[in-house]
Amino acid sequence: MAVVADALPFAFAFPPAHTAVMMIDMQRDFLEPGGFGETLGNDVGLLRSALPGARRLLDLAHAQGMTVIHTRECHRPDLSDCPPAKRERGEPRLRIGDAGPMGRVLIAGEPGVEIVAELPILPGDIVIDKPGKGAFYATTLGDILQERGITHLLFGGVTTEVCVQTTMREANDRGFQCLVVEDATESYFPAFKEATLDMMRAQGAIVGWTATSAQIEEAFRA
Ligand code: C5J
Repeated sequence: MAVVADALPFAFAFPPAHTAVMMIDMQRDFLEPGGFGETLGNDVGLLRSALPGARRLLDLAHAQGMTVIHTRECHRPDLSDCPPAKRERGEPRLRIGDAGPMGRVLIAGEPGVEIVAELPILPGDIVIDKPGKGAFYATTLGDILQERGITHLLFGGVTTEVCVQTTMREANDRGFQCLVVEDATESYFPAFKEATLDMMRAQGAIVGWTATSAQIEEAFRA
């Protein structure tokens, strides 16, 4: 067992062989100009501060031989898995499926859907394309975790209060012990990130724990 002694709200113990890193939606469409995040009016540069922590978390997981799962929010080219309510909401400059500088926005196979170059996908990593905010909805994630005997999840990715939080809540309801790595996740809204971390660990870790990537590293060293 590895133990993150200083995790909040109290120590988090996890068995590395039964723990997966869930790196949520670190894709160009959210982190780079011209993608989905920017079309919604966000300053996408804000998300880049999560890259060093996310890389550290992935490097630790790879060094330990842990299961690593990258997710990508995207839709089929014919948009058959994109509810009109999602596509038509708001006044974005480009809607899901429209042609943009990184290809069609949030469409599987387009350049914008790729994971950013700073977080290379290694052989053996699993990549899950998901049409929803939560990674369990309409994917095989649950089956994959069960087949691998995964009981604990370490989360990074973007954005903290949307796809990371939704997936962590889905996982918590399915009985997984979840921790979100504070410096491996980011939001376009700094206050939303802090509020999300607070609400996850409140009430005795009602959704799960939080810790830094340095604290995870320390747990492996100890
Ligand atoms: C959003 C996500 N924010 N990956 N998606 O729409 O958090």
